[in-house]
Amino acid sequence: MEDERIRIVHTGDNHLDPYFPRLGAKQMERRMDFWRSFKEVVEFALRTKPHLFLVSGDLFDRVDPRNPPRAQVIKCFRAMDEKGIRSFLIGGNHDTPRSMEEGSSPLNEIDATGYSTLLWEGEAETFNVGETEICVSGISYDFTLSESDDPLSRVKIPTEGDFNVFMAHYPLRGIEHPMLRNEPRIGFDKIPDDLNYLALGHVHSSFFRRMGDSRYLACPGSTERRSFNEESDEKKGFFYLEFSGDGKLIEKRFVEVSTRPIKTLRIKARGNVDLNSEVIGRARELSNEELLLRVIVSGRVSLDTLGRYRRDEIIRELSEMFFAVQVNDEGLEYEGGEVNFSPGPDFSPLSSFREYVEEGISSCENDEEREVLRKVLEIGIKYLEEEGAW
Ligand SMILES: [Mn+2]
Repeated sequence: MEDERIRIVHTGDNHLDPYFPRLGAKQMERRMDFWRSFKEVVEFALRTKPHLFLVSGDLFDRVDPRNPPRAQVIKCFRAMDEKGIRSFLIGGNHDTPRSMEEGSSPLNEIDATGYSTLLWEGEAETFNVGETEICVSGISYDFTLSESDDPLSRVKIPTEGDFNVFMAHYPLRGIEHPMLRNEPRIGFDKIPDDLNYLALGHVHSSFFRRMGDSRYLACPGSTERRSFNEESDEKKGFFYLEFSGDGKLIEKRFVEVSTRPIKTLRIKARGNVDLNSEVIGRARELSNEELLLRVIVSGRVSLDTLGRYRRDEIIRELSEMFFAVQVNDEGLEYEGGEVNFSPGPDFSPLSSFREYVEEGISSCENDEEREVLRKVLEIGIKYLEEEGAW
């Protein structure tokens, strides 16, 4: 008789009930996008009835989501429980409290219903799929760890099953992701040889890797774009996987969910231009009522251009053509030269810097240090000049 396959739906970083104050009246609609994507994952599971439904952190965008989404989420887990789907949650950096004072996580509430299991610090649950004993364990995000810590140094991954799954919401050492800051990472040396599936969250772009014979790791990424950093992720979705009882991967599918289109339009201005018409004209070519548009305006322009530039007018004009428009004009600068506001030749960033370092050089008694300061002066001047200092 053929062994029953172990079927898994793995999602994460759903970021339900996000907070987007900049979207104003459109905030609620944008929140619905996140809800819809997650709903698609749940509906897929209700249809295909996997043995396991894994949420590897950041199910919610915050530790205090509003009551309606909390209730809706509990209904989802109840529906899956009724179909016999075992679901497991871990806390991510968004839905785990930083301290006990912040109170418990909204995930504790789901766990308390009994429809799903929240894994906190390495505890394991075992159950059978056919003849195969499955062991699922995991850790929630720990804010007390520093960037040099390995989250697995305090926890030993339990591998008492025939098929072992571990969930974590951390990046891996040795896999670089441009959007991650310095934070704790999991080292490959801490992953036991008999772990079959490492279910990761946190990185918002999806990846899947084979670690060895019957050993895999995967991160499904987010189910909606949380920020413009995710603009280049072509698809958002989750993993559907089938394994044989001895851990061989039989089927792997990345199932796409629907998301809102987002786009960045970069406009570099120069000198004397009618910036409002330029921005509105260029944006109009992209006109799409579903699109969340970000316009980045930068460049060095005349005082006259700056004076006539109106961000509110641009947003007003464009908001009818798009779902919502954000304008970032921090990189818009006055080109200089027309108005003389320099307080005189003795006071400039370059001369102040030179004076300060030269003073250090002349009072320095150590040859080596003096050489270092000379380098500081040389490199410092170069950088200041590049940034436009006079
Ligand atoms: Mn996240």
